[in-house]
Amino acid sequence: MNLSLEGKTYVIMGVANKRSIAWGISQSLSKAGAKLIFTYAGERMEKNVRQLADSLDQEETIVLPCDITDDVEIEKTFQDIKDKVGHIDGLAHCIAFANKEELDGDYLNTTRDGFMLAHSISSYSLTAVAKVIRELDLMNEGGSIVTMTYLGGERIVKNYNVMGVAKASLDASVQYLANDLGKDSIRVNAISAGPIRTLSAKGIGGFNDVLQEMEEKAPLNRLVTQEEVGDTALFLMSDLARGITGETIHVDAGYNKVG
Ligand code: N5H
Repeated sequence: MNLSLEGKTYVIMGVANKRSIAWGISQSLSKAGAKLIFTYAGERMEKNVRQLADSLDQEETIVLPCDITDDVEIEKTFQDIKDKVGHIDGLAHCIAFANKEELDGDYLNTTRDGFMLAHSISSYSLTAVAKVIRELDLMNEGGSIVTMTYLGGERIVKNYNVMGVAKASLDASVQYLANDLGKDSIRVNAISAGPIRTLSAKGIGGFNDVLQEMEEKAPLNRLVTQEEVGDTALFLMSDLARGITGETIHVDAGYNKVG
């Protein structure tokens, strides 16, 4: 048993740019010898994702569109993946969205549409993808699914609001999916990362305060990096984590223990 992912294939969903957590995961998996397939949301992202994918030491670059609000498109993308590579060994789901105006002020002001949107993109998308993977028997040799969550789903974090509620739903999904897919030797886990300056965090009110508090209070007195999250994903994808499912691993310099 080791950390090598030589001969294994993984799908990475959610690379936006080089600061993305999904990109940290991609680098860790690629260094371990994994073959990677990327999906992106919207044409705006395609060029970035292709450029980044091309910069990795991969034999071939597979980059496909996948709008995870559209079940037909999800099915099509994963059928494409099946046609191209036959089977996959894991998937990193690093996708979330909420309306910016609902990530500020009172949670109470969340609209029905905003609530549904945040839940559809940030939570249901994992279930939708897992469902298609099973329907297509795409992880027929077992596998590992990893999603990204955040402390704001476990307890109140100022301004996280509807995203916190969506992450709580995602965390619960991880457990139910782990139970459903366990019989096929597919593990499902979440990584709860500390705050990282990504594109999705850009322009979010109070983000700098969150970073500062983390540096002051976390047991390691520092922030965490995409690389550290990437290496935890590598562990979860590898056989070393073969006994772990339905779990959330905090990669947050210990911050969640302090509160
Ligand atoms: C407590 C905090 C700070 C306040 C809340 C931040 C929540 C961020 C997550 C969501 C996913 C951000 C989001 O949807 C922003 C969009 O409304 C606007 N941005 C975009 O459309 C950009 C261009 C694209 C790339 O973004 C997305 N998401 O598609 C939490 C932070 C300390 C930690 C954090 C930032 C957590 C997290 O979930 O990302």
